[in-house]
Amino acid sequence: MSREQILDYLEQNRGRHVSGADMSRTLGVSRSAIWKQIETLRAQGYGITGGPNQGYLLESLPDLLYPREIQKGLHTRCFGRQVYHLRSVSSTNQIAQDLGRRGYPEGTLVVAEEQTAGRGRWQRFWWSPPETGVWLSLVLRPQLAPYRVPQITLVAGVSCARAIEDYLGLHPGIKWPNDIVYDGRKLCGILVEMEAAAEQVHFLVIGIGINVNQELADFPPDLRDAAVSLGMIAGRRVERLPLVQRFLDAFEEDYDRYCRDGFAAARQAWLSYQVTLGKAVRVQAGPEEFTGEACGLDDDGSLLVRLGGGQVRRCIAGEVTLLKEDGERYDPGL
Ligand code: BT5
Repeated sequence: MSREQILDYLEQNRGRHVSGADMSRTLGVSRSAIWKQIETLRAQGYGITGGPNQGYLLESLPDLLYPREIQKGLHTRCFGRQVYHLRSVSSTNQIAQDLGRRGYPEGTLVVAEEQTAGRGRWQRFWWSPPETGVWLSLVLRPQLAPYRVPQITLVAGVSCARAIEDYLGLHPGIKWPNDIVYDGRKLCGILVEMEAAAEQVHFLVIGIGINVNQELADFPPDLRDAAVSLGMIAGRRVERLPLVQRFLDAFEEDYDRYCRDGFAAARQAWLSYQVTLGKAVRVQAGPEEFTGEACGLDDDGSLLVRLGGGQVRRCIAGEVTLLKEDGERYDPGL
């Protein structure tokens, strides 16, 4: 008998007390064994009232991203079919990279309640406090040449924006390449890391961080002007589980389409969320820096920037700062 079976049993009988004796008969174990497992479930955050003599009642599920709870509402073929859940971890991307190297299959998911060394691009830090955000990473194994990998960032951004929109009815923006924003504040960041040989990607790790239930005062002072959470926008507490499920459903669908048909559909969807085009931008691409007007998204996902002299530059990767007309920063910290 597993804890899982007890939970299933309680769940099938949601809303009424089930007697320890009935459970013991149905599951073929002693009442004291059941009681022990119930204690463990309580320690995991399941709200179960009652005892061996009164019967048990499942009143609430934990507000934690347990694999079982994630998987119950998933419609995916392979994303999230193997889930590693951690209370606290340095970085889910780091764990997923380990799993990728050890041959774990496409769709393997690592999700944490807290990251102590969450990472952004170029060794930057990603603030990931306990139980208030979605911090997850997926292992992917696309048949892809490395030069196309930046497109996956855009695909994941679209899926994330779509999941947020479907779930909460908000229309977030995407700032090229990888930030999901709302009113100029960063809601979500995406970090794609790869292991590849010259011609072929071995595997990718896609890391997504979404701020969900932090309050403004919770944010470190240097992020307060530049960041926001879904709870702050919605004006209420937002459940994380459905968001994770919707993201995984949406991303698998978008990723499958991308692998099958190429980038065109994702590009079209990206354009419906983007907040970069038509704006004055400063671009940092490696050691180079230039300013201009973001004037288009190329067919391959590169940002097109028209420089002062009219010449158009393509950027495959880089950091974009949106500028006001007068050249001041438009979105501080982003
Ligand atoms: C990103 O980098 O936006 C990618 C963030 C990816 C985070 C996920 S969480 C799960 C997975 N595991 C990881 O270790 N990482 C991934 P970048 O564009 O470089 O932005 C980083 C910058 O965003 C920082 O320098 C801060 O200014 C800002 N920042 C940090 N934490 C933030 C937060 N929680 N909300 C909004 N902005 C934040």
